[in-house]
Amino acid sequence: SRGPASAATPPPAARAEAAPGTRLTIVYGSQTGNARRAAEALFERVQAAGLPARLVRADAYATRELASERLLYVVISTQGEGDPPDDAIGFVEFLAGRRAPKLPELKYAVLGLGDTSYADFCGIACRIDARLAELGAQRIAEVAMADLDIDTVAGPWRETALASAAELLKVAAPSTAHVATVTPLRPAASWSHERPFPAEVLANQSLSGREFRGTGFRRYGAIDKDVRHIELSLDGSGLAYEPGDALGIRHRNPELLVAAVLEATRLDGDASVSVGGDALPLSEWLATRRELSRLSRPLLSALAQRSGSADLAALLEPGQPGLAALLADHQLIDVLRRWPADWQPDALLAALRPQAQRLYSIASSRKRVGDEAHLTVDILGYHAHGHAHGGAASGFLAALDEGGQVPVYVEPNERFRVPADGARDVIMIGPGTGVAPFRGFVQERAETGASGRNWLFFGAQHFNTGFLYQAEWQDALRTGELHRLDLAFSRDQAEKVYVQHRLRERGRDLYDWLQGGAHLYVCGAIAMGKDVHAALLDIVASHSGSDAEAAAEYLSTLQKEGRYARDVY
Ligand code: 2AM
Repeated sequence: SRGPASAATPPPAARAEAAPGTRLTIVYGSQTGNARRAAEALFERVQAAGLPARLVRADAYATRELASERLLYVVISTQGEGDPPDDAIGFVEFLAGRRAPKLPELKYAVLGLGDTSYADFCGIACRIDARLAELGAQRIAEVAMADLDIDTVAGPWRETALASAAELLKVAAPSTAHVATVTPLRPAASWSHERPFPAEVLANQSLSGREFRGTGFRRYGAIDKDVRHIELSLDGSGLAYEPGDALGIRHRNPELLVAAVLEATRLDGDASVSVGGDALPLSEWLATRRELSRLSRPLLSALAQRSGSADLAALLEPGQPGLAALLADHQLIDVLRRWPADWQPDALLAALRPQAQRLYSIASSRKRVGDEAHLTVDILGYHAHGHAHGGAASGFLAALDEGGQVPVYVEPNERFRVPADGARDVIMIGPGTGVAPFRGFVQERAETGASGRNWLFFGAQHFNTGFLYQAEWQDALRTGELHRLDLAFSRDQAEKVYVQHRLRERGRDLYDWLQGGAHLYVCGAIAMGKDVHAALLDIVASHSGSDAEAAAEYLSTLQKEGRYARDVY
């Protein structure tokens, strides 16, 4: 029963909605959309089976309802070093905190998404799983942990979860309660990671004056900073995006990297290998279907076995501190070289992860550029362990010539959008390629005649080579599309200067803008996002005259209201 009226005659709304105890609740937390998709896939199956269920994004979940749930599935990713996705911060904090209720009547299961190239693999999912058990809930399946090849684990988990739900709800659910509260699903995207659209390259220019012309493969492994502005045509694709969305791309691993892997494993790239009914030359498998840059634990386990290295086997023992460092400092090719092993083509392909999606924040607004999407891409290159290293996807993008093609799709990011109300001010913090979405934001706000002000904080190592889109920003200041620009060039003087230093210097104004209803956005590296958050806490505390706890509450409220959004990677 819910409320006074329901005791006698339940109102129609209450009858249509299955009572909490008789339905499945699926809560998801997702940063890049993978966990959302996994949760949606389960929800669709559950609905098709006629089971009462609802699907709720973690930040929309009313945690006070937790105590009345009877069946809960949590699908959640773990970011990098063990953080929750932004939309699940509140949910995770609530569960971990003292206010979390005892849950003796709850049955639950957790699906984690993560990346075995990080030591705290699926840490958030594991901690939620352990915490729910601690609160007295009954685990109906071991926590499932999916690596980049999500479906390998998520697919079977979905079927088990569905079967358990059918079993449990069949008993609990009265037959009249089969109408669920439904979160509308987004229409299936036409182009996807599995079926990308071949976008034509319209331009590929260096923003840093360090271009290695048209030589992506030779470029691979070079160590100078090179940032590219890439314009792609979406003409004929029907692909739509909003500023804040990302473009997913499917890359080919650079030839030099494929060759290096073949050399280190002493395998023949021309040998035809058949996996799951597909027969391709080994070099082609490596170029298009497997992760060749980032290292993973399963690969290390296979390598330990095949190389017979006791050192490596010891590193993989649970609780070994050396593993995190190995994962952080080495790429696949480094360990293949360091521990020569007896590889067979199919064993190598089985040990490598399927090629994962690469997402780049879109740097344009369709209202200005029409059927195009612009990207701002850092071309990775560095020297380590006696060899040159480069980015797999960024190396591929660097090598694209005008007229060439890139397989793409759109990955929406609904949490990162210009304010619906154009009169709101926006504060954008985006050092390095983190500036990309803000180029789109400023274009969008100009094209829609938004009357609010735009304030950009940008940072780079050097003014000379790092001031991305310098001429455009200066034009925008002149034409009134941009109202304030604060810059932090970290290496142009003896002391490091970062965007958070500029934020602190401008703390008073920044706080006033926020008090006036401004929206705040942060895009760029995870470490920068954390340091900026710390600076914001100090700014809010000192300019509002409150303590640290109140400042945290202030920012957390902004986050919940969608006025403080982060896109960090
Ligand atoms: P650095 O490389 O000199 O340390 C874009 O990459 C800019 O972000 C660079 O100037 C870089 O400085 C800077 N940066 C690196 N770490 C940062 C952090 N934790 N917070 C803010 N900026 C950072």
